Amino acid sequence: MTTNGYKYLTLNLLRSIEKTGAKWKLLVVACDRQAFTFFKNEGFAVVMYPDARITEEIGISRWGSPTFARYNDMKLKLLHHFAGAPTIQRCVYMDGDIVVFHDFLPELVKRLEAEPHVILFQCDEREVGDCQRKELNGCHNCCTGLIAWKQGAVKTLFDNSNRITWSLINDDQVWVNRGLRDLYYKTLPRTLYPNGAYIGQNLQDAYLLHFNHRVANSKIIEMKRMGRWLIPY
Ligand SMILES: [Mn+2]
Ligand SMILES: [Zn+2]
Repeated sequence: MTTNGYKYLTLNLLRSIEKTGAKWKLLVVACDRQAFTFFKNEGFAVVMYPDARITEEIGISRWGSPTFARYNDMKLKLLHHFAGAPTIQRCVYMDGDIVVFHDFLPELVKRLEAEPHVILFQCDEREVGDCQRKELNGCHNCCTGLIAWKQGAVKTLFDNSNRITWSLINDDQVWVNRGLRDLYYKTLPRTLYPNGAYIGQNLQDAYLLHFNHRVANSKIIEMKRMGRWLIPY
């Protein structure tokens, strides 16, 4: 899922996937018309979000801003749509601020096939090494920037059609973590699927890196510093 303000991050993600030689393609969901035109012209598989508008947005919307809340809402709606579509047997959702190093899909598919009822998330705990949150049935800090599931596992987790409850939360990750209680889910090993806490750390086992826990343009600065900015913009 992307917007005009986020398009270069998403393009960089797509280029990083191409670079691995992976045989699959990531589908871009454009949440405004400019982003749709941009990815169409770049030659990528792109669909437009149903009520996508023309945006005035030029920069990356800040975490917690009103536009950011609107994109959180759109993100849950599209996840809910994909989770309920019978033609989609397996789905992997990726944020645009991820860079892929190696093709992770065979590894992820193996996990989904071994435990088809389990929803997989990136772990969002900020420490480095094994996740220390072992209480109850494991880690409860699921990141909604990287999610994988098999048809049927998700049920109504992403359904935020209750406008009153949603307006009190306005954050897709908080929403999802609240809704996980009655579902089967796991977080992925942190060294294979590291979050932003691993920026500047040992990444030798990593399939990818999610540049979260960084604001807007500092993500790009970090990617450039690490030699992971693959586009000329
Ligand atoms: Mn992210
Ligand atoms: Zn964890």
